[in-house]
Amino acid sequence: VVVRAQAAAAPAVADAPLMVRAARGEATERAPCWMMRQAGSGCAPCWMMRQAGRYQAAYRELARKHPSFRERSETTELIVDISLQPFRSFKPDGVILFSDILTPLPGIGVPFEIDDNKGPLLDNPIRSKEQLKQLHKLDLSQLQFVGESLKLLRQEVGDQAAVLGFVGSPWTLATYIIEGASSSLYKTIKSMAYSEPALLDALLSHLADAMADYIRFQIDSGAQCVQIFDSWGGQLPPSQWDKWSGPYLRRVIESVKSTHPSTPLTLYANGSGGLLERLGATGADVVGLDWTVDMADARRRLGSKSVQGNVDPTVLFCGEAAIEAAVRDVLSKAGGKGHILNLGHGVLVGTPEEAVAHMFALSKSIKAAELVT
Ligand code: 1CP
Repeated sequence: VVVRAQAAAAPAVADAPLMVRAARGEATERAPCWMMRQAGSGCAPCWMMRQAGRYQAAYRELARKHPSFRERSETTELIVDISLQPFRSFKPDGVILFSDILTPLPGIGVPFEIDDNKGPLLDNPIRSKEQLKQLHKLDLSQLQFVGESLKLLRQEVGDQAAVLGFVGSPWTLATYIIEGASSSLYKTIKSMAYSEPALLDALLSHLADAMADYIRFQIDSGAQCVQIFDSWGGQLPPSQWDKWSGPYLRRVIESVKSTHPSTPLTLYANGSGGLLERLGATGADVVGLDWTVDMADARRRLGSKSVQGNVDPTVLFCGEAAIEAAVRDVLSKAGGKGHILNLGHGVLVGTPEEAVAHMFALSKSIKAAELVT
């Protein structure tokens, strides 16, 4: 009897984490929930004006001691510590690696810096065939800190949450590589699509193969789910997205699925209401939704595809009643199956940490069975 009781109480190690099960489209007893720190805002001046720091005090303190973003995001010990900050405070169901979509760029021959006031900066934006020659296959020896951090995170987190990796989409990375900085109009890259399509295609193809290799490396190092950020995909008219983002995303996803079929891939694009069906058709397992789409419409438009999102991040400034109403609205419209609860983008600078804690507590207390759908 004693032996049986112990067996029943032991954690089901063979079971995939809640988040992976939801990503696979399974019905879960409650919706898993995670959030990311805000990185992109889609409006460079908006985040530049708010350099007061990110939402967690622990992160702001660590950033004061280590003021260089490259140092914070390329030193194993700091990466692991920062990645675990939200896990320690809120026990989310997913722990995202602290890194950046630009982190792998030096590994293909594209150096960059992140300036506190100006954001990402590239000294030599790529705008000619000649410059393309500087690109090389992804050199994983330059990204060992990512592999080591993912391994350590898996050890720290155990079976309490899923460890999440991420990459930028070819189009979104190309906006930085070609514009040379954050952009609001994307004039240089959009012009290149018309004036030098072969050049843009060569860059995007290179990025697609490099990102497929990078995703594989993250999975082999311990990532249990990988998110692809097509953050600036929504800046393209859908007919142009079909030419300049969709095909390269499919190339990444098909390549990864051919070697690592069982790790769920999530695809997120900012301002993607006009692209939902297209995002679903890329082969990604989960579509990440921003808050401008009603969850019920997303469900109708995406069929049985798993979804992630999509509470408006600003509701976290509006008090507990508003948070609960927004969370319940999203949960009930998503139904208790194939849904990962999240904000429609990252946690905004200045968000009260208690509000984040409240949303996580709610996510754990609301069971799928009690949702009115
Ligand atoms: O240290 C800082 O606080 C600087 C701000 C910051 C942060 C927190 C940057 C610079 N990068 C990051 C980390 C980051 N970047 C994460 C980890 C999140 C976490 O730990 O919770 C992630 C997932 C990213 C991804 C990223 N970087 C995206 C895609 C996600 C999105 O927001 O849509 C993008 C577009 C970037 C580029 C980037 N990195 C940083 C800045 C200031 C920017 C530019 C954003 C822009 O062009 O508007």
